[in-house]
Amino acid sequence: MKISASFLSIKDNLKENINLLTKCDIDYLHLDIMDGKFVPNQTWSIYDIKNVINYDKPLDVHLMVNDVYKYIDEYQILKPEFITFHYEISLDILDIINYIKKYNIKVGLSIKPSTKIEEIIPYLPYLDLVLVMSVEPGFGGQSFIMECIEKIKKLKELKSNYLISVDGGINDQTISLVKDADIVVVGSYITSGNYLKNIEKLKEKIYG
Ligand code: S6P
Ligand code: MG
Repeated sequence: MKISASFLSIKDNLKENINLLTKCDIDYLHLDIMDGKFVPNQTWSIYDIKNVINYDKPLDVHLMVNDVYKYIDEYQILKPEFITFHYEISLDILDIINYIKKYNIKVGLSIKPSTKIEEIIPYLPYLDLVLVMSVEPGFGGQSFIMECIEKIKKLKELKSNYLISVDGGINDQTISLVKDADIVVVGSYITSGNYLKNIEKLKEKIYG
């Protein structure tokens, strides 16, 4: 299981703290991009991000936005490993998948806690990653929603080529509940204390 570390909950000295985070034993750096419309919260602009980001770890971009094409155009510049967008935006999902692929970037599709796996079955063969939200998207530091465990199990049964990722409320307790996932996105649990120690505790649960 790989760790994608989110810096959403880092409030001060973002550049220095992202540098610290990417020096740790994580597999991806997770960028949460919110537009204040798809979710009731807004994060950085691409200009802010360009000033603070480093490329020590592959980037895992999570777009929580309505105007998805505009954000894909902006964030492809960072050459991320994945760009993930939300199924619930009610646009042409296959067209967006192809739009991301044209940039030679792997594609992820994310589902909110209330969206059923059955709804995204037609898109599974075209995806590199499925991101199961285990909290309502918008804010870091929320509690893990248990219903996502069943979704991860279903995705594993249906599995073709995609990776299964889970995002929200993951800590040293809840990580044991999502062992079927290939990637865990972890934000506040890591960044609310000593990054090295907290990542070590997660690894103990993964491999211990
Ligand atoms: C959740 C947020 C997630 C982030 C988050 C996880 O609203 O939108 O997409 O990745 O940073 O944070 P945490 O604190 O739940 O691990
Ligand atoms: Mg996220």
